[in-house]
Amino acid sequence: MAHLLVLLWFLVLWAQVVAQYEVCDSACQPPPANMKEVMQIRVDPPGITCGNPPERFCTLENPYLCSDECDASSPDLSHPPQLMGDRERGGLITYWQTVTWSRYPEPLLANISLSWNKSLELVDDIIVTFEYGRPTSMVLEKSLDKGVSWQPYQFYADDCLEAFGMAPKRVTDLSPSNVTRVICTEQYSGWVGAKEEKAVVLEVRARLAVLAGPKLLNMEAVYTRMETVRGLRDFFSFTNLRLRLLRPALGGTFVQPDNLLKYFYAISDISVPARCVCNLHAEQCVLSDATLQCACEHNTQGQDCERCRRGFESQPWRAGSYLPVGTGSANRCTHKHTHCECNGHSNRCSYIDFINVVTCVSCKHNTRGQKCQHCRQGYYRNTSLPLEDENVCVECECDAAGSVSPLCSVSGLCQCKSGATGRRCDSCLSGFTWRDGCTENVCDDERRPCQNGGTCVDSQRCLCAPPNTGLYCEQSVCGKKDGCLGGAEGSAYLMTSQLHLLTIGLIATTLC
Ligand SMILES: [Ca+2]
Repeated sequence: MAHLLVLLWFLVLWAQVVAQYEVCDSACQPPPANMKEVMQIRVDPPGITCGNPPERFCTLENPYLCSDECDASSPDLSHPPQLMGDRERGGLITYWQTVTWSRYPEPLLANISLSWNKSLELVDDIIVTFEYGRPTSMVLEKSLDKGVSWQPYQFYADDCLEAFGMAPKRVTDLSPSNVTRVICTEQYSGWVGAKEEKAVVLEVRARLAVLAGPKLLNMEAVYTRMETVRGLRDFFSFTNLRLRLLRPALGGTFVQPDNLLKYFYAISDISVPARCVCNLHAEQCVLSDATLQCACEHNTQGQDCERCRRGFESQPWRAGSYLPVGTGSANRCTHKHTHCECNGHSNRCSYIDFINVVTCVSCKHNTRGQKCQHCRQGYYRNTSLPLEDENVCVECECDAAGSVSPLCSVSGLCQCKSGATGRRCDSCLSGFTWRDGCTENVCDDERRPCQNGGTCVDSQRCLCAPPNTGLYCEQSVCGKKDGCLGGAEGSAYLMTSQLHLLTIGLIATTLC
């Protein structure tokens, strides 16, 4: 029951922690699992497993009742290695067991190699459960490179100084600055009775608690340090594990050579709570051809999502980040932009993470837009040229005097002021004359001719032949000596000034 409660507590705790990074919109990672379900077990040296030939053994607590038997040919009496990783049902404990120490004083050595051949990251304590007593000394080792090289993870002995020349330590002695130190602990090796204490532990939670506090409330501190302290992630990572059993349980006394049938190793369970390392680029890890494989997202690939997919190498690959705490950063791989994708006007692009868009930057040749597919303001598209042509964007060149604005329409038409015309607004409509822009004509030959033989000068004024005067030479300045009719002058001036051309013919005939 206590075990179940502890397990539940783990699950709740880790559900809370994991929930922050469970979907791949940003940084994400697969849920933890008990990796014993998928580990490959190998034991060395050959013949170390008991039962071939059949062998009798006794226990440290019943040393003179040597009636138990190990027989590899009998399903009920055999103890093969896979019983360290099986699921036990109905309270029946199953375990791997070695031969007894009949070759004493030669040491009784056994190696157990656990292979996943996939980068994993511990999320909780490794617990190795020994039946019939825990070893007097052993080493837990790990490999980060699928078994090519090995390094110690933790030393275990009832006397660390004697067994390994190391001063004994506990994880609680560590501080944030040396939390990844490899220690020798005497906590799991002393004789307390085979049934009292069965577990040998690699303490992961206690190490995290050094950083995050005893209840792991400050996971922010852990994630921040995971990002900044390179060795911290590595410490909890491995591809393979190895147990080197160096000296069996002795029952709290010296080896008794007269009864060697009570010395052996027996392991019923190896619990490895871990998750696949996917560099924060996957939320699932799947078994494919008996090998664990991250289901990579963020345009990554590889067993650990450790590189960019082909065609998505516009920037170097990066692992996702736990920061900012809560969502993390995806650091996804982005499209490798060829010339064509910026239409030949840029060879640089950038990825805007929060809207998931790749955009060309520094578009040349007067282009702009996500793919340099538009013309800059003040330029228009020459539709007779392909989009990739360097001269595809033509300057509007709107005439400053004839145009409202220096910008033109997509087809290149400038917006003209009154009287101006042409694509660039650099010529004038009929009835207008260019004078730093188009000004309306006062007189011209077609619509506003000068009257009475007057000539139009620069479309601006009529040069009248005497005695005519007025804007269009429509009036006559009459004196008595000229013989014009008197008395009508005033009204004639008045009329012409008000009625203009419509009345010019009438005036001319009546007055002169
Ligand atoms: Ca078992």
